Amino acid sequence: MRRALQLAAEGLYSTTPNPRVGCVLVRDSQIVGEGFHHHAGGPHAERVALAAAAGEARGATAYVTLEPCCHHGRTPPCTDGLIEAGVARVVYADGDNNPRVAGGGVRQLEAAGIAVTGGVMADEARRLNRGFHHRHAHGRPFVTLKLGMSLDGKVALANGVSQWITGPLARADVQRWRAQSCAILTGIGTVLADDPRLTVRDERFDLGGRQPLRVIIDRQLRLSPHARVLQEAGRCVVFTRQVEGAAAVALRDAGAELATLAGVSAEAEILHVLSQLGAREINNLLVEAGPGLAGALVAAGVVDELVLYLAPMLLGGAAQSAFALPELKALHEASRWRIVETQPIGEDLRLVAEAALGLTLPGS
Ligand code: AOF
Ligand code: ZN
Repeated sequence: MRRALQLAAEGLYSTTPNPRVGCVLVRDSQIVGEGFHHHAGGPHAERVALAAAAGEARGATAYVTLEPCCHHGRTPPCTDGLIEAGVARVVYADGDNNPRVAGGGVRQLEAAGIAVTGGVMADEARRLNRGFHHRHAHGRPFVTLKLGMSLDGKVALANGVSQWITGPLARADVQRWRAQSCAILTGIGTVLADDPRLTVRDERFDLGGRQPLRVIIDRQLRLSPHARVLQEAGRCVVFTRQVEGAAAVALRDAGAELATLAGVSAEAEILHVLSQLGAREINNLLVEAGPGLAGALVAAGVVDELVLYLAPMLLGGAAQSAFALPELKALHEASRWRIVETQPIGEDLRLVAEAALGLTLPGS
């Protein structure tokens, strides 16, 4: 299963919207075939492993990191493939909470007389696909919020100057988080200030030719048709209240897709955008945004993970804080996080924190 998990991770940057899955076929203590799922529409891990085994799978045990599927999606059911190949036993790590599978794979295999064991290294497998599971469980993506800031939690000077707070290695490290994401969300303030591209340019990551979907919240449609987010490969969707008029036409001509926020109250906006992204099968959403959007996401209780790059500098009280949040009157009201990783990156420190369990946040 450890080998199957390694294989599954090969699809880290390319399987979206599908999960990352690996499979190893073992007969008489020998690996007779192995494989992983590379991209949606391509063969599933089990099918790749069965093809590699070329008839040697009869009587074998299949180690799969996800419950084998039993439905006709873009590809035929893996359960049929395993049964036809004469596999004797299936050991899987994590259940598939896609409602079209959800235990059905196990039932089909057992009905065919195959011995099935689940839950082996389930935590590791679940971690690899937490976005996929999150989307199926909540109808919205797993949200990672990335911010570069000073040691005193500031992201820009009062006059708006923010380039650069973190060093070049920290900025290059962001490419890895982008590459793992199905979409990248930002606000119009950040686009106007920095004109970012929001693309993956590091060739170490095999994205299978895709780019993460770029998502901008821009209520009044201030985005320029010449913005760099519109010149790059991949798609860009703009959530706005102004889907008609000259600016809308110009942006559509420049390749943007406009999604309306009309009729959505200010309080409901964040959850509306996230559920729209869930409906577009976005599993992992990376947010690279300024204090307004970062604060709104935290206040809405939808940030699952923080990735903070802390630069060893102090910007002082007049500088802009990373999160625009309402004033608190007591410490117990504070949003709480659990630090799960700290890693020096060049001269900066990368800190990963997860939303603390046990807090009931609105909308979660
Ligand atoms: C597996 N093995 O390697 C993967 C599975 O549209 P399709 O045919 O690609 O099916 C996608 C669904 O199949 C996906 O939502 C998930 O439930 C399952 N993914 N299952 O047995 C695999 N990638
Ligand atoms: Zn399958």
